[in-house]
Amino acid sequence: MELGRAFLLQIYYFMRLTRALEDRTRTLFLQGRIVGGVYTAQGHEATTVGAAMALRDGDCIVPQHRDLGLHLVRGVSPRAVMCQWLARGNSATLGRDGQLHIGDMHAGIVPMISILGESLPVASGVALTMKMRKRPGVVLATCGDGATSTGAFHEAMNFAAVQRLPLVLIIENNGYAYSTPSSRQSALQHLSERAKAYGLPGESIDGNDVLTVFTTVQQAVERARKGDGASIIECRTFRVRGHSEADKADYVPEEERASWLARDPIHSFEAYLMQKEILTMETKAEIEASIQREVQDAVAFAEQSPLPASETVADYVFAPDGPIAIIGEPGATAPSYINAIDCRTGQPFNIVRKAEEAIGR
Ligand SMILES: Cc1ncc(C[n+]2csc(CCOP(=O)(O)OP(=O)(O)O)c2C)c(N)n1
Repeated sequence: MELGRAFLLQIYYFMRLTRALEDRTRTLFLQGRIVGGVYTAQGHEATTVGAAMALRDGDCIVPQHRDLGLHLVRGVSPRAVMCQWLARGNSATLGRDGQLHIGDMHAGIVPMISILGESLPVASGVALTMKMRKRPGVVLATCGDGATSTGAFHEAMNFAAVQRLPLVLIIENNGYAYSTPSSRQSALQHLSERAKAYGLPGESIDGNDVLTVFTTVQQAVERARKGDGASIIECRTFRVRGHSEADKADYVPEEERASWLARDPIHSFEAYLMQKEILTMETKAEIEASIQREVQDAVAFAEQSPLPASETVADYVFAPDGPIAIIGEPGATAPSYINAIDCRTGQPFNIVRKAEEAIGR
């Protein structure tokens, strides 16, 4: 399929914007203006942007910690990203957190869950809801190579396969889970081979080639949209920085690093666009200048936004009305959700009815 010039330039713009925002974040961190850790994904831009460009309105993402590109393509603004990183009171987490825990359920963005693998059963749950409500949407979830070793990964993918859910899972295999190389996570040559165990299609592709990522994910998304079920795509890529800015990543052998750096996804795509005469030195300079203005604007906006008021420090930490249900009627010998009591009414909680209400049955 021939992709249009405007679409290709949009891909390029989002890859550059992702990197520029992360570059600025690292500077803000070194200046002490961002507290806590900073986790970047330089090198992953082809995977995250290429995958997100294959989605449509009404689709949903369940991202992990290296997915700034996914957020930007799905409509999160640079201002919102900076407010989150600078922990401002108007950020997605109301200033309680400075990482990519950006969620917006109305925009189909499930906030990232820090516990590795645990977002995947949630992704299957969202896909089940879409299927039960007969929505045309598809769920795109991501995880790292390390996260594939968790039990939650297995449960989520098995469930998605059995239920033929509209789910596409991207494994962002950057070769390391913190300092543990993939070869010490799994004996498989390709992590996509895990798909066989669930009866799902699985594919391993070059995650640094944005057009390969886009076309492969698009096919999987269309398959899911038609009702043909889930699939797993392993995108092989490289994390240019450490796990966080506190990590020098000196466990990566120099030769390995050099060979990946020579295949930087943005530089490669730029060379392709230049060779096709889609990008000229002039348009490149215009895109760069406009991105720099956007990043400047985002930082200024975030710095002018107030921090959360100190007297609200304990807000949103505890449920306002206490627990919703107590597990077990007084005197019950086998406490379980089946005999839970609703704390507000004192009546049986009836978890089955609550679940049916939640999915609109
Ligand atoms: C269950 C669990 N174990 C450990 C951690 C701490 N931790 C956070 S990210 C990370 C590395 C994750 O590696 P991978 O899944 O390959 O993703 P990558 O960071 O390489 O993108 C670790 C060990 C965690 N968040 N959850």
